[in-house]
Amino acid sequence: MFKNIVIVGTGYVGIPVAAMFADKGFNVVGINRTKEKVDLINKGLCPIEGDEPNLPELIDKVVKNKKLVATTDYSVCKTADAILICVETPFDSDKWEPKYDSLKSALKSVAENMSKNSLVIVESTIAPTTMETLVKPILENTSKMEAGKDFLLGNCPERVMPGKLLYNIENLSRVCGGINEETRERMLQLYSHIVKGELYPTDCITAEVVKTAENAYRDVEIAFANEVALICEKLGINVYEVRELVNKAPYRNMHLPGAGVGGHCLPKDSLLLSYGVKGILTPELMILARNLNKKMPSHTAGLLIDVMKEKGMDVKGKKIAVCGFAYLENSDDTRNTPSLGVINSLKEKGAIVEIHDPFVKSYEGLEIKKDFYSCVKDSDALVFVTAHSEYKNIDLNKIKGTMKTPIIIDGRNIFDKEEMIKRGFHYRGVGKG
Ligand code: SAJ
Repeated sequence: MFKNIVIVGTGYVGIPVAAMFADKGFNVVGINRTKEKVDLINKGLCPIEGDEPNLPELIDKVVKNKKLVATTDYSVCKTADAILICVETPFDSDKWEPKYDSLKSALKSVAENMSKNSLVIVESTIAPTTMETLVKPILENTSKMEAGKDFLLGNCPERVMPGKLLYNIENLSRVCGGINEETRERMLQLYSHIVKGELYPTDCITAEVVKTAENAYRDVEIAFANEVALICEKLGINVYEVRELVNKAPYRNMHLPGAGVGGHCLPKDSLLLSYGVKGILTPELMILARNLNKKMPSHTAGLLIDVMKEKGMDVKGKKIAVCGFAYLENSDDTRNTPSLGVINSLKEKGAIVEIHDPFVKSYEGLEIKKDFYSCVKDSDALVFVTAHSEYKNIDLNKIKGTMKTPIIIDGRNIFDKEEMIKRGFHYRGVGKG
C-alpha cells in the first residue's frame, strides 16, 4: 500500500518520524531547505541538538541501509505514496496571526510535484480551519487535482517533546483527521506501522482543535498554579505545600507554578486556537492565562528587586547570575525560554547579568557560562529559572563564601526556604511568601 514516504521538514518533528518509517522498511526521503542539514543527515548524523535517546543511532542505521535519504529537491514527491508536512508554524503575537510562510512554501512545492492518489498529511500544529482555508486550496489550485478524489488529505498533529521524541511518537495516541473516510482509513494504515498508541480517526477541523486545545488546556492549568502562587506570596505561605494538599483531593491535579512557560508548544497553541475563531469569538480564559504566564519571568525578576530594596540595595550595577537558560530542566532547548524574560527585566534595571546553563551551548550572541561556581563568584544574587538537576546538588557553603551578597531567588522550588534562611541566605521563591 505504501512504499515511498516523503517527510517535508527534518526538525524535531520530521526527523524522528522519518527515521521510524525508514526503520520499518519504507523508502523515506527527508526534505530540508538548508543544505547543511541535508548533508548532516546523509552522513548519518542527527540534525537536531539535545539528548534524544536512540535517535542518533537510528538515523545512522537507516542512512547506512539506504532507507533514509535527505534532499532539498521536491521532485522526490513525484513517486511518494505518502507526504508528511512537518514544518514550523510559529505565531506572530504582534500581528496576532500564525506565521505560515514555511507551511505555504512547502505546500506549493509539494503540490507542484505530487502525483495522483498520494496521501498528504500535515503534522505541524495549525489553527483550526487552516486545513480547509489554506492547505486544501493551495494543494488543489497548484496541483489542479481535487482533494479527497485525486489525492487524499489529512491532519495528524504531532505530540513530540524534546528529550522523548522517539518515545512519544511510538507510545502516545494520535488523532488522525482525514478529509473523508478513505483518507482516515489510509492514515490509520500508515501510522499503525510506527505508532503503538491508539489511533483516533476524525475529521480535519476536530484534529486541529484537539491539538491546540490540549496545549491551551495545559497553559491554563499552569496559569492557575501561578495565580495561586501569587496569592500565597501575599499571604506569606508556601504554594508548593498548598499544591500538595490540594492534589490530595480527588480529581485535582494542580500544576507547578514557576518562573514562566517556555517551549515550542504552550506559548503559541492557545493563540492558534483562538485565531481559529478570530472575528467570531474572543476566547477570554485562555488569553488571560497566556498573559499571566507571560508575566512570570518579570515577576521573578521583581522578587530580586524587592529583596534588594529591603536591604537598601539597588540592582543597578550589581552582578546577577541567572542560573538556567533552557526552557525545560535537563534540556538544551531554548525556544521561548522564560530565562530571557528574567534577564531582560534585570538588564532594564541596569543589572550586570551573567548566564549559566550546563546544557545550552549558545544563544544569539549571549555568553552562556558552563562553570557554575565561577559564575557565582562575586555575584550579588543568584536567580534560578530552570530546575536543572545540577542545581539541586550545589555546595551551598561554597557559594555563600564566594558571593558578594548571599541573595537567592528560586523560580522553580529547587531549595527549601527554611534551610536557606538557616544558612544565612536572603531567599525568595516564586509562590513562597
Ligand atoms: N511548566 C510549568 N509548570 C508545569 C509544567 C510545565 O511552569 O506544571 C513550564 C515548563 O517549565 C516549561 C513549559 O511550561 O517552561 C512547558 O513545559 P512542558 O512540560 O509542557 O513541555 P513542552 O513545552 O515540551 O510540552 C510538550 C507538549 N507536547 C506537545 O505539544 C506535543 C505538552 O502538550 C506535553 O504535555 C508535554 O510536552 C509533555 O509533558 O510531554
